[in-house]
Amino acid sequence: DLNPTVAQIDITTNGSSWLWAVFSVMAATGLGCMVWGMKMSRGERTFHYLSAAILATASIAYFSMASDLGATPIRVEFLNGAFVGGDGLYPTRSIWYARYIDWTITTPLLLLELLLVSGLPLSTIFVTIFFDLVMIITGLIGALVQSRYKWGFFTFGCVAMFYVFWVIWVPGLKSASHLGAEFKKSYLTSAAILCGLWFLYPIAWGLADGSNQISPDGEMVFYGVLDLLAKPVFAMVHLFSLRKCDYSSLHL
Ligand code: RET
Repeated sequence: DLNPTVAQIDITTNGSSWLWAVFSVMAATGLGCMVWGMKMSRGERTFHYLSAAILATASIAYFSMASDLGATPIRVEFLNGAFVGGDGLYPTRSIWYARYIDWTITTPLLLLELLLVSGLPLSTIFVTIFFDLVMIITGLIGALVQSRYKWGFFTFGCVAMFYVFWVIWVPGLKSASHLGAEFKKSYLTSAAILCGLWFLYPIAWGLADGSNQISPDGEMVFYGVLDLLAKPVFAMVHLFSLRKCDYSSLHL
């Protein structure tokens, strides 16, 4: 086809405007949070700085992926739904491990944003972050495993995620309610957004790194939209809802 106007979605191999666009949003909102935080008093800037750190990390991850760096080819057994494994030659799929490095840093910080205003004891927060790390690292290992054993790692990751959700909705919600009506309201909004979005990540994983049903380009769009909602949008909603809460007594 010589028609140059035919749409070509060749995102991940040619470096992409989509990934650069996500990079720009992450970098701009990150800088914004930094400047906003510097204008706050010391006791009130915790969540601005946490957001800035999350967005700075995401910026670097997207810089890497937009530059076509941070992926490695892994042999796959399935291609477009058909089994192609066996003794012959395997096709490969790019596994974008850069995003797991991002998530290892950013998901614990996102949980801190939520749990530091829940009034939960640090011991509970540490255990929750430990299971969050189990979730991400098993996802990374599973993505790099070339056989169906990858689904074993995926299962460990899902169990860990449901433990995190349990802490958020049972002891976390109870504790936040004790801090007062404004805290409870802010906590409920942020917890609902966080859990609703996080639940979609293993679905994307299953379609992309897990079963190779969607191409790396489709994966970039799926995770890209999720990352924009889970990082800059979540951070803004959280920072604005916290403005009504007096958390100076929490000594953050
Ligand atoms: C994996 C695969 C293993 C099972 C589960 C997963 C969940 C990942 C999540 C990622 C969240 C990322 C965020 C990034 C910020 O933008 C690792 C995909 C459960 C929940 C919020």
